[in-house]
Amino acid sequence: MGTNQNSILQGCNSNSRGALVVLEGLDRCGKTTQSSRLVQYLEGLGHSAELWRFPDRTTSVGQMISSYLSNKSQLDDHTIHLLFSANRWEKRSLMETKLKSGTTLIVDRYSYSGVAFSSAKGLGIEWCKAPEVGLLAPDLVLYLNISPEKASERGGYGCERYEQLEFQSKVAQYYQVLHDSSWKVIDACQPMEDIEKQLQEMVLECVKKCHNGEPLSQLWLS
Ligand code: DGP
Repeated sequence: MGTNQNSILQGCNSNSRGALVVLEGLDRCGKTTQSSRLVQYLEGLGHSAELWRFPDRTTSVGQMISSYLSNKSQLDDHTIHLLFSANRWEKRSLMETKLKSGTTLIVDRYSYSGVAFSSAKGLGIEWCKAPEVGLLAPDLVLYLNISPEKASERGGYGCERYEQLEFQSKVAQYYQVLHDSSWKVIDACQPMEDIEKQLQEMVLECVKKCHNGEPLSQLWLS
């Protein structure tokens, strides 16, 4: 067995770590279902994996966000943007600890949602990115691509503040601007099992790379 394979299986590389995998896309693109399936898949293979999601509505910042999203409170656009960002910052050190201890994190939404949704409201994209700088950079971003029209036909659409066709079209445009080399775009209109298979392959490759010591990096430093 080659050295590479040994280190994959035994974790003998001292920089071995879990992978930070983010799922992104418009509301109702199927991220949440696919995220939990990925965690089950990885656990089934014997990997340590956890499902995370942002906003994390369990913290006190997260509760303010939740109340805003369900239209129970009103906040200035800049203020809510910074709260979403604070919600990611409050989990940053735990995120790093988990990754370094070898746990892979499958994260349902991250900074890309932060920038795409706030930019779609008219805030400057660079202003939106600034508070995200220094958060951990994902090893892989899986973008589930669906047209705003198709997404709007899916169940449960329209319950929360941002679930409106015109707004989601703008969000989709800003996601395009944020696309970088860590992104893989998946057609979210394929049968669910086909999407699942494609995601599994991409994630497994990424998990192996991180297991072999791929260094962690930070978002949007330059
Ligand atoms: P979800 O729990 O994934 O359904 O997300 C709730 C809504 O909040 C959804 O419409 C996307 C939006 N959202 C998620 N993260 C952010 C963020 O960081 N900033 C803004 N403005 N919106 C976000």
